[in-house]
Amino acid sequence: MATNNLEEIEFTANHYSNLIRDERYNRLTKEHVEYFKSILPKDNVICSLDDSEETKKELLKYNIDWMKKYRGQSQLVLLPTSTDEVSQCLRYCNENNLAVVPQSGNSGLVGGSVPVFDEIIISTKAMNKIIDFDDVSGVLTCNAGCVLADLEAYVEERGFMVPLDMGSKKYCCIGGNVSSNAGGLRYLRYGSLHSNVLGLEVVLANGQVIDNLSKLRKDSTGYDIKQLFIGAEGTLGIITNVAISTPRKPKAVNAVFLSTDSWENVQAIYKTAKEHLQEIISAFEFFDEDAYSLVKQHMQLQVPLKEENKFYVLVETHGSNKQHDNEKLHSFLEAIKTSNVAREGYVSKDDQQTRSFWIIRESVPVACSKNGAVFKYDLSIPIAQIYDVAIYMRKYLKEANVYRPGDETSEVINVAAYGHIGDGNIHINISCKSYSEEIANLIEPEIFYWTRDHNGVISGEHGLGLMKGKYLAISKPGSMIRIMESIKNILDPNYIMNPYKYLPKKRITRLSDIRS
Ligand code: FAD
Ligand code: 2HG
Ligand code: ZN
Repeated sequence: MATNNLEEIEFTANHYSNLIRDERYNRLTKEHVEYFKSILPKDNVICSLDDSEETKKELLKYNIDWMKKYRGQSQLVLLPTSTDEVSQCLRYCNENNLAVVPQSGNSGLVGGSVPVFDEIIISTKAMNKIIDFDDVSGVLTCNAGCVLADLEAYVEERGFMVPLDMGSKKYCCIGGNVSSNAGGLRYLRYGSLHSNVLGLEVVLANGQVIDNLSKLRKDSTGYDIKQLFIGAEGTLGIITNVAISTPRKPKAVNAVFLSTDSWENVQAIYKTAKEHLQEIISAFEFFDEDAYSLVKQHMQLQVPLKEENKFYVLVETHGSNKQHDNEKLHSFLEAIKTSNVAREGYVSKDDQQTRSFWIIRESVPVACSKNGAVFKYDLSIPIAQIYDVAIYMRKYLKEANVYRPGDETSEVINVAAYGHIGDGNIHINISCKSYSEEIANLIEPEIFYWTRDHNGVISGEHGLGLMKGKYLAISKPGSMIRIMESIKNILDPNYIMNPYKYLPKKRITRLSDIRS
C-alpha cells in the first residue's frame, strides 16, 4: 500500500530502471556549500552534507513531491531572497557544472519540481513580496514566490481577483503556476497564463537577468520571449518576478450543482449553459460517480442533492449585475428542465454555499490521493470524445485483469474521471495499491496513444515534468521538438536546468519504439 512515512518512499532513481545519473554534473562538495553560504543569508542554505538528522528531515519535504510518487536525493536547498542572489547562485552552478531544480510550492503533479538524483534545489519561497498593484489597469507585480491564495486575498481587498484558481492555491506560488502554465478552475472564463501574464523577470542558467517585467497589455515589438518561460517548467531559467493582469472581482456570483445519468446529457447541459449564460459563465466542471465515491469515503463530503447519479456538474457564473444574472440563470434552468437533461439541480443561496460546492469539486484530487498511489492524467481532448477515455481505460485495465472492482486483491482500486469539461480537459485518476512499474507501463503510453488517436494532447495543464517528457513525441512533431531543443541549447547550453525531464535525450519517438 502507498506509504505516508516519507522516509519509506522509494528514490526515483531506484524506482525507474531507465534513469541514469549524468556524470557530466559535478557532485556537491563542502567548498560549493561554503560559496552559497557566503552569498545567501545563513538560514537560507539547507545542507545535509554534515549528516545532521534534522537537516535530512527538513530536506525530505523538498525532495518529495505532493503525490509522494517521486523522491530525489538532493543534499542542498538554496532559498535566495532577491533576483541578484538567484543570479549569483545560477552563475556559480553553471560555471561548476552543478545541476539545478527550481522549486516553488512543490504542488506539481508530474515530478518536475523535485530532483531525480542530487540536483541542487533552488526554491523561490523566500521571494514573496508584492511589488506593485495598479488599481486602474489591474496589473499586479510580485515576486515569483508569492503564494497564489495570498495574491488572491491581496487583490480581493482592492476589488479585483486573480484570473487563476485551483485546489492547490494555499501552497502553490505564482512562479510555479507560470512555469507549469497552470490552467485551473476558471480558465473557461479568464483564459490562459499566456494571455494574462504581461511581463516576467527571469534569470537564465548563466546568471544573466532578462528584464521583461512589462505591464503593457499590447506589445508587437519582436518575438514575445516571455512566452517561452510560460510552461517551460524550470528548464530555461528561474522566474523571479511576474506582472499579471487581474480582472475586477464579480459583483454577482451564482453556482448550480446538477446531476445527470449520461455523458450525452452532460454535453447537452454544457451546450445549454453556453447558450443561456454566455458572457457570464465562469466555470463548467464535472466529476463522475467513481470520483464521487472517493469524496464520500475519504472527505466525508456530500453533494447537495437527494439522490446519487452517474455524473455531477458544477456551473458557475460571474457577472456585475445580480438581477441580470438571475434572469439568465432562470432561463438556463428552465431550458434544462424542458429538455429533461438533468435529474436534479440545486442553486446556491449565497457565497458560502457557492464555496461549499467548490470544496466538493476541489476535494476530488485529494480524495483520490487518500485512496492509494494515484496515476494522474490531465488530457486535453475534443469535448465530444472526452469521456470515452475513462470508459476505454476501465475496460482496458479490466481486460488486463488488474482492475477487478469488488475484489480486494485488485491492483487497481478506482478509475475516477473529473475536470474542466468547458475547456476540453479531463482528469483520469487511477488509484492503485502502490506505484508499481508494471502498472505504470500498462497504463502508459496506452492512455497517451488513445488520446493522440482521438486528436488530443497528453497534457492540458499539469505539464510534462519527469512523467511525460519521454512521451512528448506523441503530442508534438519532430520538427517542433527540434526547435524546442534549439531553444534549450541557446538558453541553457550546459543543460544544468531541471535535467532528465521535459526534453530528455531518450524519447519515445516512433510507435515501433514501444508497440510491437
Ligand atoms: P512547483 O510544483 O514547485 O513547480 C512546478 C514546475 O515549475 C517545476 O518543473 C519547477 O521546476 C518549475 N518552477 C517552479 N518555480 C519556478 C520558477 N520560479 N522559475 C522557473 N521554474 C519554476 N494544476 C492546474 O493546472 N490546475 C489545477 O486545477 C490544479 N489543481 C491542483 C490541485 C491539487 C490538490 C494539487 C496538489 C495540484 C494541482 N495542480 C493544478 C498542480 C499544481 O498545483 C500546479 O502545477 C501549480 O501551478 C504548481 O505550482 P507550484 O508553485 O507548486 O510549482
Ligand atoms: C484539478 O483539476 C487539478 O482538480 C488536479 O488539476 C487534478 O490531481 C489531479 O489529477
Ligand atoms: Zn485540473
